Amino acid sequence: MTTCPDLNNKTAVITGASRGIGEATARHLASLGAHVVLAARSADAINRIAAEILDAGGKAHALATDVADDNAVAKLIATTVDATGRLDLLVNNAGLIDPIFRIADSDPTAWGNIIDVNIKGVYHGLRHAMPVMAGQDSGGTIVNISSGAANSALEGWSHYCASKAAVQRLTGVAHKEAHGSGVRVFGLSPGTVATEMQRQIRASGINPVSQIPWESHITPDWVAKAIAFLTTPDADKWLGTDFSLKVEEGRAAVGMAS
Ligand code: NJP
Repeated sequence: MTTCPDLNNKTAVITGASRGIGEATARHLASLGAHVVLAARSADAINRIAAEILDAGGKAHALATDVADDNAVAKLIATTVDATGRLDLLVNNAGLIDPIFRIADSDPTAWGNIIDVNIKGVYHGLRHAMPVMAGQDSGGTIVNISSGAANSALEGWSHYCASKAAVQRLTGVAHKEAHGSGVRVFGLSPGTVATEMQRQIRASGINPVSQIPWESHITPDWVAKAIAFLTTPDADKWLGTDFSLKVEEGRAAVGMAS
């Protein structure tokens, strides 16, 4: 029997909250009582989703943020603390895979843009959230969205595989640096999820992931439930590592049928 996540009076920042996994996570955490702060570049989308959460009786803010910009992430964290008085959960979810290309055909600027978002975006979030959480009696939790691509090489995904491997290592380092001050850091490998990113992968036709039948992808709300689970002490055995929804133990922990 796992502990039920209780996020009443907690504040959660979710990056990449304008659609997909981030949107589902914002809605789910708000339903568990969290004050959610939605961040992404698409201001219209996050404002709309935040308004819908408010209409449903939840607590939400939206702040247009490019996670590749360290100053913007600093502002996101500072504004969150000003508005709600605390920061209990950061979900470093914003990520890109498109354009998908083989190394020889790749464009260095586009390649570097993925690195700026997928690696540096996570680093920026860690850098600004860890001191705030360490300064709170109750500490905090950070979830970095990882991928199976952190541990496997896939054609056309050089930027994505390299970036997710780096995120996995960032998770381990951040855990070692911060767990003594009450900051819990996890990676989360969701498996394949029915979002815009999978549409882009399918359209590329490049590697076996692009051939996976759409019905095999899980829905984003399972990832949202996994993130809520990681806020509970039952998840502590995964500290500093990737919790995976592709393995039976992870699926069972969040109540997914195998
Ligand atoms: O992707 P998608 P997912 N600053 O494309 C935002 C990982 N993952 O939900 O800025 C701030 O629907 C973008 O918002 P906008 C994946 O690597 C997925 O599937 O307005 N935000 C949008 O909200 C990623 O880390 C699968 O364009 C930025 C969001 O990111 C996470 O899950 C499997 C941004 C992307 O939404 C969410 O991906 C896996 C920036 N610079 C890992 N750039 C999967 N779907 O199968 C982008 O193992 N965003």
